[in-house]
Amino acid sequence: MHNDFPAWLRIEHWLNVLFVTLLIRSGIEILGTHPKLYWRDHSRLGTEWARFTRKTMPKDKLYDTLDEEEDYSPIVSLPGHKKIGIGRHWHFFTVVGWLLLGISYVILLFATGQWRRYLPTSWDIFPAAWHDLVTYDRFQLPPMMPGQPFDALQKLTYAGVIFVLAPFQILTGLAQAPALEARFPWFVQMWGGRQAARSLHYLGLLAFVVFTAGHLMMITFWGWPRLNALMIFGSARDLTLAFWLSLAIIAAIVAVHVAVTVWSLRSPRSVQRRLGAFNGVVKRLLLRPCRSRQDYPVSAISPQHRVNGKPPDCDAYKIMAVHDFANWELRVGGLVENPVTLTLADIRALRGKQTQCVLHNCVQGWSSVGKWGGLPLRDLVELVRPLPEARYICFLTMQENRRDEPSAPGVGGGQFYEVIDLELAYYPQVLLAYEMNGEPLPIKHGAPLRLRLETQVGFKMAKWIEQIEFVADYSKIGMGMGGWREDNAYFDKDVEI
Ligand SMILES: Nc1nc2c(c(=O)[nH]1)N[C@H]1C(S)=C(S)[C@@H](COP(=O)(O)O)O[C@H]1N2
Ligand SMILES: [Mo]
Repeated sequence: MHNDFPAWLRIEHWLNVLFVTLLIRSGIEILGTHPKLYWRDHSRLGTEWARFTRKTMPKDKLYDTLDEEEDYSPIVSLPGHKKIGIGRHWHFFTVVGWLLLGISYVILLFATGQWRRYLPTSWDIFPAAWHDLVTYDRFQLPPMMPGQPFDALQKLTYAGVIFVLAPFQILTGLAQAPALEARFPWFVQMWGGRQAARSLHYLGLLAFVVFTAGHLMMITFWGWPRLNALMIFGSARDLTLAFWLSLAIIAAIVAVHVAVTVWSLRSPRSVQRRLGAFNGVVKRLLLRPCRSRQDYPVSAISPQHRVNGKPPDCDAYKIMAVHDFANWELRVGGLVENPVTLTLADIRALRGKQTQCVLHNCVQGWSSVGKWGGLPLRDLVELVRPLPEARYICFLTMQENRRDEPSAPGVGGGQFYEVIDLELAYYPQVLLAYEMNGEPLPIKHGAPLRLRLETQVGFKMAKWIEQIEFVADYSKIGMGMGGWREDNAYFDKDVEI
């Protein structure tokens, strides 16, 4: 009985299958929103080392990164059909479960001595594994390791997946969280940059897929009923029952996938609300404390900062632009003691300009480095003095989505807006930017004024701002989810990752 697989290990094995497959499918959804991989943080078009799309971008007209998005089938991605918001909810929700499972698994491995099964204790395993490989190559079965249920190659592979691949996926995933990148820029550099981390995370996904395929092949090769009996009953008994039970377990896992996919496609709003509430708590707890400390060298600035969102396409805006926004005004009001209306000159004169050279993270996965100059949001907050009941700041823009970006996801709500928690205004490197790379802010990047919020994902950083409102509640604004992207693309409101 000593060689039996304990019940906790068998249960965690099957849960792991469920979690990893959910992570793979939701990961593919996230990949599909910007189906290109780069090594350098500029994410420059044409420099991708891998692409998963046939689209080519027009050279003669303004396009943005949303135009590059791909529509994948729900068979490979969760939930499929350009629902990155929902894909993100599933990815983060599942990853919390997977992490807890992984932590308990490793603790139990060491507490029960089961680690000896998986962790090699001698270098001899490498030549032995090589011999096994050669043996498999001749379609023969290699010997088991003395006194152990695995051959050397198998043991080495399991050790690699548990102790190398899984932590590698966790770390390269975390290296893509804007809050962590902002707080610990060295952690991103350690992987060779933000895009290298994303590329490596993808290669890790590939490794999981290859492992899963190899694992299934080997189980079939060695004897499906017997090996499934080990993972179901703990030892090789009741083989016929084990065979049928293994199929039942796999069917149950597939059923969960089908159910969450159908739920996601039919009622994305309820997925957004439920998973978003849970993920939001985790993010606020673990990532909200991060404060941006970025200071990229000027040499790191991207030659062509990527663009998301189409500029306001109306005469009023174009005329303002012709006059360098001299008659543009920013209204700041709501729950404040001192509502103000400011011109661009007022904003420039208000306090000293602050600049920051930072990494921009789009929710889609691309990044660019830029140097932004403007008024710290904290200074504006101190000028208008929010009332005690103010809890959020709402940024309203001159962009009318139905007019300016008819191809964007969603149908309702024209005006682009975003809501942030008031507390974020006091964070370092939160800026109302009117300059980019030492020049007045270009139209495509949000002229005359845009938000920079360096611990969050890009879509929070409203461009073409015309109004700022301090509010106690955002459920009556738009569709009530905390921003245009939240309303229309089911994004999460707090996006430290
Ligand atoms: N008004 C408005 N602001 C917006 C957007 C938009 O579509 N409309 N896109 C957001 C997204 S998703 C990103 S990634 C950043 C992109 O900023 P950039 O174009 O300056 O790189 O702007 C954000 N601000
Ligand atoms: Mo974005």
